[in-house]
Amino acid sequence: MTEEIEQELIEENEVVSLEILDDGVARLTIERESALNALNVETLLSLRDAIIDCAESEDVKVVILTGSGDKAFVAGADIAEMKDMTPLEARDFSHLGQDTFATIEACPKPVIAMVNGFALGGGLELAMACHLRVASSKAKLGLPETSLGLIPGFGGTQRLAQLAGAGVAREWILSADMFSAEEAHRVGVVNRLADPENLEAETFELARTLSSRGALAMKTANEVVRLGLEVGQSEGEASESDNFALLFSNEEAREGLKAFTEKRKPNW
Ligand code: DAK
Repeated sequence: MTEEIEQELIEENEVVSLEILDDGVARLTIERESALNALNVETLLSLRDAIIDCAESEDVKVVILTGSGDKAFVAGADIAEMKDMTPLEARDFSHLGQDTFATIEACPKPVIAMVNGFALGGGLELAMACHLRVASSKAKLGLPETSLGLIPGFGGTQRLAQLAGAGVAREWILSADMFSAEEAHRVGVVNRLADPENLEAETFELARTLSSRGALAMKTANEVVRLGLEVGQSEGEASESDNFALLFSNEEAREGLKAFTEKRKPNW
């Protein structure tokens, strides 16, 4: 797809909204409530674009990603769009999805998935590509792809195994069942649970806490955790030491350490 066509699609379809709120918190909302926020090509393109905007904006310190309405975070890849894809289109779709999810994972600002309802298939994969997940206690999560004769295609086989272990990943993927938010929390897929009426408040509280932390330190920590998952413990620790040292060349750590000794908040 050419850049021009990509841009037109993004401008014509307001499928993702971006609001920048106080304290450097940005809220990205997937606006396809009538299709339970299913991920089609336009949505993936808009999402990738919006994440890049957040990454580049000096006004944004933390991103919250959610779905519109109170029923679904994202009910998966758009089945209606996928059903007529040729193998070549399916490959393009796969590349676009992988690129979008990689952009989220590599975002230099923390990205929190606010899981307000169904997070199924590509929707759960999207939540797992975010750095943290806060879920409504009424959310339902799962990877139903095998019930469609597919397997997760946006990194779900890997990320679920990393978050919850291979046993849970195999159970969720092979059974294609939906699991409660409590169960997802118990096995480590979800970081925090909230009553539906408190979901926004609790997610924003977490976001505001993160926005008060060292931005470069959080970016570095996210990168080192990610690298460690790819290369293993000993190379991961080597990168940890190098990055730890590198932070001492930056004003952020100087100010953070100084503020502690002066019993005040850092002035970043
Ligand atoms: N795609 C498109 N439309 C969807 C959708 C989806 N994933 N999920 C729901 N909708 C639409 C419904 O068609 C319906 O539209 P209308 O009929 O009103 O026009 C509307 O949203 C409301 O849904 P329901 O009427 O079904 O609502 P219910 O409360 O009865 O049921 C539900 C809610 C979430 C249980 C149900 O909608 C459902 O089962 N949805 C599908 C969930 C699912 O199977 N998701 C996984 C999709 S597969 C790959 C890349 C990616 C993937 C695989 C490979 N490669 C690149 C290799 C990913 C695959 C998937 O995500």
